[in-house]
Amino acid sequence: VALTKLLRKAVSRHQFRAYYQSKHAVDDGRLTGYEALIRWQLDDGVLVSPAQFIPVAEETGLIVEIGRWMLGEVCRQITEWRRLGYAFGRVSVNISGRQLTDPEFVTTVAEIIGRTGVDPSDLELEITESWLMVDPERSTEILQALRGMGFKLSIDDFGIAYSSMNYLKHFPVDIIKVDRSFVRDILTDRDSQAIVSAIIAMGHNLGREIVAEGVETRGQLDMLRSAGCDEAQGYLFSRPVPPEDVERARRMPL
Ligand code: G
Ligand code: G
Ligand code: MN
Ligand code: NA
Repeated sequence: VALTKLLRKAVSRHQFRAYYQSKHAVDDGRLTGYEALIRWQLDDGVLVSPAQFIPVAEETGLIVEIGRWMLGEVCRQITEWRRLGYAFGRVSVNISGRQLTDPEFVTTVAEIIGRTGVDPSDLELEITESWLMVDPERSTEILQALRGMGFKLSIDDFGIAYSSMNYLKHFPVDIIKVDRSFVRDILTDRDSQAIVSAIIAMGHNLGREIVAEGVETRGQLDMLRSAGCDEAQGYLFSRPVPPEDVERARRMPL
């Protein structure tokens, strides 16, 4: 309850920040884009992890307004990086299923795109597999609308929910993000390795790109490369960093 009250205040004052974690091609390590990750900035500057407040934001519905702020902020950042001439690739934003079920969602997104002038193909919207599976038919309709607007779409945290192959075929997404729990165990657990290989093979057969999350070691990256994974993100490359750090890196000649 105390947290809800604090969060409500944070929402009205926009006390959030977007951090960015780079994504890379598995074959040569080149930068392909960033995932935007929200942080709640308290008055004393302390940052609160989304793991601690997103669940509350979803329960209370505050996620709708927080998500709107976040998408607007990322679009603002993209126009800024374009103006500065940085090569930043595509930027992905996490969308909670609770936002998708808001009847105004598509209109809100269109309004932000119209206001900021961002090209939707510079953006990727990440939606977790578990949210998509709550109402797969409705999810498919919304995904189709977003894709029609030109956004790239991905299924986040893939492999831990229960989507049948059939649903995967029907979800109009471009990218599958393998949940980091499989990546964590890929060198030590044969089952995790088998699951990751199967997701990659199946995803490719369905014309999807595969991104591995939570890559922390060179060994994991080598294993993912031999399994044919397309892209990777994780502490091996970079932690989520504030936009100033992205800019410092982008200014350097590659
Ligand atoms: O960045 P971090 O590791 O703390 O993220 C924790 C969780 O919060 C992840 O599951 C991530 O997907 C989620 N998350 C981060 N930013 C956002 C956001 O802007 N919106 C939503 N809905 N979830 C987010
Ligand atoms: O659920 P989602 O994938 O959107 O959230 C990404 C979360 O994973 C963020 O909280 C981010 O900080 C975290 N993360 C990113 N890279 C790594 C990593 O290499 N290892 C671990 N353990 N967590 C990571
Ligand atoms: Mn994500
Ligand atoms: Na994820």
